[in-house]
Amino acid sequence: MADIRIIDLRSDTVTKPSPAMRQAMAEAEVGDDVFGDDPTVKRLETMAAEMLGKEAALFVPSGTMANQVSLHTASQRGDEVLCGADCHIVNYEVGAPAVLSGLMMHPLPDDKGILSADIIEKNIRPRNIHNPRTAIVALENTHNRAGGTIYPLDTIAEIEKVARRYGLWMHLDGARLWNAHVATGIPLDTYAGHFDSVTVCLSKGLGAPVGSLVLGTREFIERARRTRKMFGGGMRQVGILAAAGIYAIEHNLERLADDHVNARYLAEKLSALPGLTVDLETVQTNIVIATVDPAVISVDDFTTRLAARGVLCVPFGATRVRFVPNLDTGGEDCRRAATIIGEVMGP
Ligand code: TLP
Repeated sequence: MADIRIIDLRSDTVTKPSPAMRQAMAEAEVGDDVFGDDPTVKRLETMAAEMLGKEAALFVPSGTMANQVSLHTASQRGDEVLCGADCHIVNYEVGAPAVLSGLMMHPLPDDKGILSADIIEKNIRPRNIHNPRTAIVALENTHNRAGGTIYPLDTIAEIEKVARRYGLWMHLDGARLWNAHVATGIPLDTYAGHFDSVTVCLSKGLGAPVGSLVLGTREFIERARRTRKMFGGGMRQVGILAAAGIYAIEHNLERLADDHVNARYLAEKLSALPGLTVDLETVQTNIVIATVDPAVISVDDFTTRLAARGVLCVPFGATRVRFVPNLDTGGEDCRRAATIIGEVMGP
């Protein structure tokens, strides 16, 4: 069989480091980061802290560790975290808040990934001897399972107002905050200013092979550094990875707009096909979630037949699939993917 080009739309995490990024990694100055000796890690942390308007940042291996280090550092065992029912922390982090930090996640119904100040306030428990301490509000921007939706800034501000009134900690899972920033033009530090802890990922749309950051006050980040060590995330000559992160921020941030254009294109094409529906309102950044009509084709058949033609996507629930245009799938790839999907769905 002739080689087919694989168009990998499973996630924006699948991108491979470019030759120029690899060059930057090869040339990075390094040192033992647990001793605080790695100049490239320090440069990345300073750069990210400046961009997000926070005092300090901490480089960690993954978005999951970034969230878990943040939650652990901001809480006591038995605390309660208010969050959206579809958030990544609840659905895809293997129960870590319970296992690592003794936290009770309280998932609330959201509207396309977005919570309101009202629902947060209604679920804050009075402080008394019986109740768990409602301690943290965790938001996700952009929202993965809702299809890359962007939190409206005024909603964040209203939620923050409630949180401050009750003395709650504001945490942002900003794995794809970069996408929200590029799509809206709202500065990163404007978003981050509403939160006590913020996480961002370098290994999603920005295209680095590894790495995330936790951001907050200097005091919080010093404590988070101890938590990272306890969770096994203390790394040594890791400047070679931080260099990839710096390269990703410097070269791949603005181009996220291309992924957004490609996602919109794909979403519109898919929504016109019989057997597939896409809520176009949710396609605000780089994620496309399509619902597959089981009377026409099962999700399993759909993904298998696409994979046989070189188009990769992931099942996202019993009747949903997710496509994420990324750095390694340009406009031509997305046009080709749309054609192949049309052929699989048949006339
Ligand atoms: N998301 C992955 C999968 O885990 C679903 C993906 O392919 O989208 N926060 C958000 C909002 C995320 O989408 C992810 C990764 C993470 C945190 C965790 O990042 P990693 O995978 O680096 O631990």
